[in-house]
Amino acid sequence: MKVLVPVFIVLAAGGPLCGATLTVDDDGPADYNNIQAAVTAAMPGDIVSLADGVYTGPANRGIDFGGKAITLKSAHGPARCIIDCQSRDRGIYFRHSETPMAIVDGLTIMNGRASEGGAIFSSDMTSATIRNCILRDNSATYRGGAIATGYNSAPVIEGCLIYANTGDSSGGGISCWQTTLTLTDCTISRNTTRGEGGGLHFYSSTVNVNRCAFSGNAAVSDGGAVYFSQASPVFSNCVFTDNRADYGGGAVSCSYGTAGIAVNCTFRGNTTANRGGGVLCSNSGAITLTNCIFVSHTQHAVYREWAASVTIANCLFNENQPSDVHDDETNASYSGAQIDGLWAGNVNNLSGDPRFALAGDARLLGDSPCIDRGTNEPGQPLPETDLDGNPRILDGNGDGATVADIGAFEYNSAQPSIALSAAEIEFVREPDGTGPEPADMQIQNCGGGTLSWQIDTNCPWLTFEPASGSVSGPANEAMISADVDGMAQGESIRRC
Ligand SMILES: [Ca+2]
Ligand SMILES: [Ca+2]
Repeated sequence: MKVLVPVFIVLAAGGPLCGATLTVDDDGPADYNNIQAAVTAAMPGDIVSLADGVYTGPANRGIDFGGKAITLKSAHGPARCIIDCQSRDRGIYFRHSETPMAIVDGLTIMNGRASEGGAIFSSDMTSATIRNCILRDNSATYRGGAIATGYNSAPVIEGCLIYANTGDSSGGGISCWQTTLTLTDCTISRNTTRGEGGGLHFYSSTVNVNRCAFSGNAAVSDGGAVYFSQASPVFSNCVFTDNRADYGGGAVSCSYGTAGIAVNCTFRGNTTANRGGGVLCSNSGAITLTNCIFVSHTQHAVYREWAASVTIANCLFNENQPSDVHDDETNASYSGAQIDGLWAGNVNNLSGDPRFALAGDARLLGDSPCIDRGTNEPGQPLPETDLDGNPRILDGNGDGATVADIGAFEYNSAQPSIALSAAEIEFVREPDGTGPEPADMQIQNCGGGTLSWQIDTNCPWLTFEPASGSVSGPANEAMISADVDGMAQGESIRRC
């Protein structure tokens, strides 16, 4: 028995839409008792609003918008509105030239199964908007465990949790072919593939990924978090933690004439058994890494091979094994400032402890060497906010010069900021009935002044001790206990 408690923030987003609201409830009074009937009846501009519940059965999966600009949303958020596909189909199929005004908002889609896109398939020429959703435990026998996109599609995905999905051949979380993808404020966690791209797989696509966290994704082949080929993704304000690829590129693998960019990203603890725990660039691929942190990688943080082009500027490296950067062309390894001048554009790189706020958090403490050590001109527009959505650029060291920090977070000396030791806590009850043991959470202030905090939860089965506090020096600690006695028989996982 497992109880998973992810701590993540879903940003609310709204869009002006005029039209009727059609209500759906599977077991209570409403306009319709299944989702497809309401979607079929809806007119452009309408909202289909789903009451709390777990929606199952053929009329509640494989949902087809029919090309209409309608919004399918939950009444009270994804934790309380679940489409359970029962491994018999995907959740939603966009295949009639839907535009960005075809919106899915605030649903959980789970146990979907299809060849492409276990939860959602945005097929050729479609451009749906998917936001505030939880897509988990879906699988694709081919590609895109949660989401697959087809040729000339342009979906917008924002504020979603993409969790524990599987794509057999590629893209455990998301797979894109000839797509223009915008991915913002998403958490991509524990997705897997037997092929390439445990989290994301991009082929011949233009991709903008901003403020996303990648953790615990795995690929048997290349790219534990991300694999891209003939694509030009831009990653900004992203954190890559504990991703793994058996073959190469524990976090990111780029290949075949690509032009990837990572600006203000933090790479930590990604692993591979072969080449490049952080980033592998091969087969004439190209990647530019600016204002990035690389900490605690195996098989070098960055690995260049087979006529690839790698540019590294204003990056900080620490505790990468056996070195920070390896050049397979010359079979030579380099660390810290040795990287400068190695290839064209390599400047201002350094070594040192980045001084993260906590072991499980990549925000910076006030004495971090990353503060005001980035470049304000990374070769493309600097992201205007950091991963928290706080302003970038700030003068973090008080010398009057406003300079970007290195990494995904910009230190703000003028106000407190919260850091947590874990983004997700797992409670396990053993088969013999013992457990779950309480978990310890550390809370740290990673800004100026004093941080006052309190825990606000809608989980009656969790207790916190203490539930509030203030911190200006050493981190606070809170014990979290889970009461799983009330779990239904056969219920094996509960999320909050
Ligand atoms: Ca700064
Ligand atoms: Ca400064």
